[in-house]
Amino acid sequence: MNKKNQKNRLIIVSNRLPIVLSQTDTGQWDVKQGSGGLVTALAPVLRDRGGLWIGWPGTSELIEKQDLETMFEQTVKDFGYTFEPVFLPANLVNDYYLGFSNQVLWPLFHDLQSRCDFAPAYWDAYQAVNKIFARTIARNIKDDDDHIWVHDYHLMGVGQELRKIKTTAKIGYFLHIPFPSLDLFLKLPWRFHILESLLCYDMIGFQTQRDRRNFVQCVHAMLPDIKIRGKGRVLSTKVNDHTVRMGNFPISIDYNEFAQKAATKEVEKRLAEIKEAFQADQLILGVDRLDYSKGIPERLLAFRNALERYPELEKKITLFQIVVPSRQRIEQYDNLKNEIEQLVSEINGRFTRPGWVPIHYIYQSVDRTELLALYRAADIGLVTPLKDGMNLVAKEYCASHIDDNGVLILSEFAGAASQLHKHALLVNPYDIQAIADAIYYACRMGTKERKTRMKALRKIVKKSDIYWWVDEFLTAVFSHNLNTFRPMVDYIPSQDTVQE
Ligand code: GDG
Repeated sequence: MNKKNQKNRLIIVSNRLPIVLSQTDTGQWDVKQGSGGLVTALAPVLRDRGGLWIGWPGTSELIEKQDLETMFEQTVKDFGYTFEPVFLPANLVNDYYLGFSNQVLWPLFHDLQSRCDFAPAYWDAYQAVNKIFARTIARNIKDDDDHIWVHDYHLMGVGQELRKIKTTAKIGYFLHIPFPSLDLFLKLPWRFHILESLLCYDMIGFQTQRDRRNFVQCVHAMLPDIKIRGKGRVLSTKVNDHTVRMGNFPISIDYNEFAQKAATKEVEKRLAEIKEAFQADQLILGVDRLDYSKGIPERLLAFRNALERYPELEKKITLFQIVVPSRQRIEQYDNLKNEIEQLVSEINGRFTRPGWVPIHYIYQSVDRTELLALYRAADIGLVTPLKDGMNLVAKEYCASHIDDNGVLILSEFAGAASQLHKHALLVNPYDIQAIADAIYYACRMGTKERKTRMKALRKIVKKSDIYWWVDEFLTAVFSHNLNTFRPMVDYIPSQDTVQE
């Protein structure tokens, strides 16, 4: 019997398809699989089980719908699994994506309620798009044995829409961003709809115990008839005779790939060039998408504070800050870019000395070789989001530090702190002086302590890599074999006594 027939087919659903479209010299369109950690980890599972990835192809107005469909049919032969594009009407995309997803859910779930725009039209578009996704999934389900895995905040309502059209297949859901506390969640005008939609999934996966606890508290407060029970990683409840489970599964990276690529000749060469170019004792690295949740202005203020309070750092430290353009059509992101650039210019204007510029700032993405060389060159990784679901940069920095000689300064509000808190220097990202002190401490840290900390961090990231994450989630949702869970550390800063 064919191996693919023995297992349940897996259907992955995400807002965007993980593909790169490019045009050949002859004008033909070519489709390539994207290179992110999630797709790298899921591709073998999809190939093995026979699978399908459903999502919006993005801005592909230039390509005819028919051509795109033909191209995706070809992918089965090339990749061993295929893609199903979800075509969204142009009039809905803005309100669904830039509107509800990124001006309601994103800021609220990152504790930044003042940045929300609760426009009712956004909600209408969000519901309409979730319905379109559900119909596309339903059209592609072969039978109840198919397993569906829906990703992220753009698609919280897909499960409910599928249940409305009587889909009985198992559906797992994973939220990549944090889940907010009850007080914040209550601000959402559509709070009951969202909570009830989530409860239509068979499993709701969160990054950390803190997120899961926030969700459980919202259910207990808002829907008191629903009793959630259980201990450990996965809790469960019954909603209208349907069992819903919820657990925490911290996402990770392909550790071996980062560690191996960081050791290649290409990276070594760039590393030597970077070290030559930066003569400062300590190179500090920040890598972020342009987003107000990443705490970039606060980080720059902390760097300035360190230069003010510790004058001996003059000419000794350099901050290399990469900001990757993102969500460019939202005004708040433009304002943030201006704020960052003003701060960089003010700090450089004030502290630059002959032969030393304190901040090197680039507003563009760099290629993988450059990123790995920078991770390796950085004596200090400065990861200080105001709030973050996980933050993969923190894990990539550790995996790439193959000489073990680096210090991770990490926000206590990044999901990654739940696993890395013991060996990173943990900071409150709003506390500028505390970050400045951590920078000073890191600069003076002896090699022995640096290596001990980094070795321990790398061990944790290696043990719970992206393959582990995919495996844990799929096992929990689709095979019920909870005994296979490996124990793991989860830390909630100063709140571990709060009851769920
Ligand atoms: C969401 C959640 C959660 C960045 N700059 C460059 C570059 N990158 C890559 C990094 C990393 C990725 O982008 C960023 O991942 P993060 O996790 O830090 O952040 P989000 O994009 O906000 O992701 C987050 C994640 O989902 C997964 O669940 O951790 O909390 O917000 O992989 O390497 N890559 C290259 N050049 C760059 O300049 N090549």
